[in-house]
Amino acid sequence: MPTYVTTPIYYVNAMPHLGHAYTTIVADTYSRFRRLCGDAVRFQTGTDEHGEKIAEAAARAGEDPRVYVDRVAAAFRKTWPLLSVDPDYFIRTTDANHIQTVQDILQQVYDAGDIYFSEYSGLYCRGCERFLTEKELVDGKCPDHLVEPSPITEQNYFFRMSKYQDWLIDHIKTNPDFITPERYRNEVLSFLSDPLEDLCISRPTSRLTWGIPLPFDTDFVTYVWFDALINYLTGIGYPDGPDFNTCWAVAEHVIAKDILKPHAVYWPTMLRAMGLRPYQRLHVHGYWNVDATKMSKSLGNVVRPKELVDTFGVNTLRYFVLREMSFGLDASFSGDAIQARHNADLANDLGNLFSRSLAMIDRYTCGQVPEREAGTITPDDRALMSAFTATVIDYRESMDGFRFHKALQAVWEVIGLLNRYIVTNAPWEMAKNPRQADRLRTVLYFLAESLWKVAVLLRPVMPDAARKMAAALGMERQFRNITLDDLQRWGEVPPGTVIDKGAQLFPRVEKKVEISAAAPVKQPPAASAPAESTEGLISFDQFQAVDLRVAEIVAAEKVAKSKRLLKLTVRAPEERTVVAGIAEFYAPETLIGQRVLLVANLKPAKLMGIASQGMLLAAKEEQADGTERLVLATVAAPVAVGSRVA
Ligand code: ME8
Repeated sequence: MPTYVTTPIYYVNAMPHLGHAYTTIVADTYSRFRRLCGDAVRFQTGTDEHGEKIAEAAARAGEDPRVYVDRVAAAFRKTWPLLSVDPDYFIRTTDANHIQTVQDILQQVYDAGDIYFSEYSGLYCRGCERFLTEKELVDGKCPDHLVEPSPITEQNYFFRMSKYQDWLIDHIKTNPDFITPERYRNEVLSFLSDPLEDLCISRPTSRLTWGIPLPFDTDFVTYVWFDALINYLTGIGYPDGPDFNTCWAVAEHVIAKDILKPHAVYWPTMLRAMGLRPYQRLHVHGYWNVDATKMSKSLGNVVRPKELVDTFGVNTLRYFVLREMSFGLDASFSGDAIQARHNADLANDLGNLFSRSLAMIDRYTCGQVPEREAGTITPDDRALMSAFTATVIDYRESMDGFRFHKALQAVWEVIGLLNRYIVTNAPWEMAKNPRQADRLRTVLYFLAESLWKVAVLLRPVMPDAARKMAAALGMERQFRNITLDDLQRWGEVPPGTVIDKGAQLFPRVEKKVEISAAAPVKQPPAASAPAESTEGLISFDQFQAVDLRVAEIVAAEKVAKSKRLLKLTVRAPEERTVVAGIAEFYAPETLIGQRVLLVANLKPAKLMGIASQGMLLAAKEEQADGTERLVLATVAAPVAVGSRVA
């Protein structure tokens, strides 16, 4: 069976964070799993680039929206290979063919009489880009963005969504897999038990121009959700591309619960109005939280996936998110949790099993996979074989049902069994006794073949580590064409295969790791804080309390054993030492004589044992890959050293 897997297309109003990474890793893992089952898969992700939020973000960045969306979309596109995510297609809602398709569909639905013009008043959340009902508010605020929605009255175009309510309820009831896990299906059915309102699908150009013009009234642009959802069709060549029919019949969307309503209500009814069948399955997951609050760009408490990859490697990141979160429920992120999983599950359980087994094959059978010796098979081996049979069945069911943590639990049970198999068989004892040479070969054979099976089972989750395991087992060629069914056979690793015992899969991370989640801010910067609100602002006196001075750098050197730090001597006008985290951006000798801005009244702090008396100001520029570049702040014309900056 082929399948078509999609992620949400992400808003380009901020850089990718762990939440985006999770959904995309899930979709990638599921795609790889289905390929392992021998299925043809198309996997699509992309970016959502129109609407108020994006126009505002571009304005904040001081950029033309076009330039801004190009820059941030490129950052999303570049993030995925860092996470071993390999989509077949990356769609952008600013693509010309997408714009054309949205306009064609609007015209079609309008001509069919399902779009009409009317006036509407409602409570609008800019963060969600939709009107919220009173019921959805918590303490009068949007529960996702923690701001009060704004009352808006406007003339607009509406989609006759209510007309399809009964059909939708019936479809959900007769297709139990349509929305999973079940809790979200129930949530949608409960929402649909009240009368469904029609959907406002336009914004007047007097308020917003950054959108797709309605083909039948150019004084309006298309509402961002009507535009965005259609990406799932455009990406596969709707209406007449060669892949459209095969892909659409098997479409599976992966999303988090924040966008359940647009996907479970707006989208199927839109499809119905277009005369298309609904997608096949909608898979809904919970939130990654930090300190019990949803990690989100508007709240500012985000963890960057790049930072996790740099510290633990991509395999650990993928394993951690899939193992730690029960799909459908919320999970908490912490640096300690990922470090614990890395060291316990990956370095100890799997990594040690692998290196120990290869070391024994290297030592006792000259680095070649031995033959199983007839007559030496024990109940222990049979138990191992039947454990694998059960594991493969369990794994397949769990992966297919998006219960990734369960699939991984099953694999780790078999890893535990293998570690015990080594202890009970004690190959090092057999090696001392020539009469046990045949049994030793059988045991080592079972170990090699079992590791091969583990590598294949882990391929969808940790493609990189699995490939390394296969290569170390001398099975790289077979790895490319294997299917899950092949794992039910034994004897797949040819005796005589040369192994490489050198591979170290998961070096332990011993040092305590601090993963920074930026502190949550109370108000999302772009959302509608009332103009008179002073929350988050400082008074002039508070600003004046900071003693900023022009300083000249007179000496600079690297701090031993630090990649980041430079020790600087600055004059302002008295000399003092300042330690600055700019070593990756400036060679020390290029700094001598530069006039920079110094926070002169900061309490001294010790960095790598050096007392730093102040801090230099620098601009932090976020890079496309999620890292930051630091550029020192200077003065535009020569100014006397020690001058106050105010
Ligand atoms: O909603 N935990 O884009 P978006 C888990 N453009 N997943 C999270 C998360 C968290 N804390 N935060 C974000 C949009 N996500 C629209 C979608 S689709 C036609 C249009 C993930 O950038 C999760 O997949 O706000 C969530 O549904 C998505 O990012 C929202 O991304």
